[in-house]
Amino acid sequence: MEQTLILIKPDAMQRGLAFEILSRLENRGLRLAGLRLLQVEQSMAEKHYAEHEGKPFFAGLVSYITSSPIIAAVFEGTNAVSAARQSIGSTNPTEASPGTIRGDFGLEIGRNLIHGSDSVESANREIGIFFEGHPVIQWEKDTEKWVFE
Ligand code: D4T
Repeated sequence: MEQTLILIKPDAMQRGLAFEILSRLENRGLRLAGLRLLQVEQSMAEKHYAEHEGKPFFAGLVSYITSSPIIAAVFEGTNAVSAARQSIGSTNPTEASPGTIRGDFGLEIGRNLIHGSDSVESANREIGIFFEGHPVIQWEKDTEKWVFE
């Protein structure tokens, strides 16, 4: 099964939206395979956002993701990466469709509530960053025959 890495960012944590957002992904049918509450350190943030180093918003991105504890989660399922990105909506919340997480809860790109991996390769890399030394559980739910063909 494909895996994706989800981060519930500090604004969602501060606003008490963490489990509302996780529920949306769980309700979609994705299977929770890993879950951590953690404080992101500077070095971890820089590693995660390495592709954006040198861009004008990089410093703000790092200070935002390190500003409060976050939740890191691994979700699995058919096309988990694209399914999660679809439920999350466009990077800029005012361009995200209503019904998506960012479209329903966000207004600004620097407070966009949630991260979802953009490819299977990114998911593997990011799971390695956020779940190093922590288990990702292999399991199946009895109801999954009603979600996965
Ligand atoms: P993340 O990585 O947070 O899920 O966002 P996306 O995958 O949807 O978008 P991204 O990698 O292009 O951007 C990462 C992160 O940077 C912030 N950002 C981005 C910003 O503050 N200003 C900008 O101009 C851009 C392009 C928002 C998300």
